[in-house]
Amino acid sequence: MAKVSVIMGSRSDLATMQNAVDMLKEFQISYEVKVISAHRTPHSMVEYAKEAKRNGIQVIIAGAGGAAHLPGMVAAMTTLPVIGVPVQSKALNGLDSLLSIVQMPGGIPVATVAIGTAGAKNAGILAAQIVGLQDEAVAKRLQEYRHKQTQTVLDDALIEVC
Ligand code: RP5
Repeated sequence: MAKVSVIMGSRSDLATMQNAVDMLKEFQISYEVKVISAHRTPHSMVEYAKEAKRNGIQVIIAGAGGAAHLPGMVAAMTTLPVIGVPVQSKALNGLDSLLSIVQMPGGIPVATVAIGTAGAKNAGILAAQIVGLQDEAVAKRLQEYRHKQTQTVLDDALIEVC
C-alpha cells in the first residue's frame, strides 16, 4: 500500500515531479504517482483527496504550474499533510505557481517548497521526514543521507591552496 501520493496537474509536470519520486525511492518508501487536475478533472480530484487517508496515504505531494489550484484544493479536502510543489511555468517562470500555492488563507495549510526541481526533491525528502516520524527504518536512511551529503561537501571543500 502506498504511503506517499505524488500527484500533478498534467503529464507535463512529470519531469519536475520525478525528482520527488526519486527521493521516495532513495528512502524506500512506497508511493503512487498520478495525474489529477483541479480544473480538468475536478471530480476525480475531490474523490481522490477524500479517500486518500482511508487508502493508507500518509502524505500527499501535489505539483502544479500556472494557476496552481491543485495543492490547495486537495488540502481543503483532507487532513493529511499536503506538500505543494510550484512547477516552473513557461509564461512566468513559476512565480505564478509559487504564489498560487504558497498564499493559502489561514486554516488550510500547504507546505510549499521552492519552484521546480529543487522544490520537488525537497518535497520528497520532507515527505520522508514525516513518514520517518513513525518508521524507524526510514528515519535511519534519512540520517545516513544527511551524513553522506555532509561528507561529500567536506571532502570537496578545498578549492585552492597557493
Ligand atoms: C497545470 O497547467 C499543470 O499543473 C501544468 O503545470 C500546467 C500546464 O499543463 P499542460 O497544458 O502542459 O497540460 O494545470
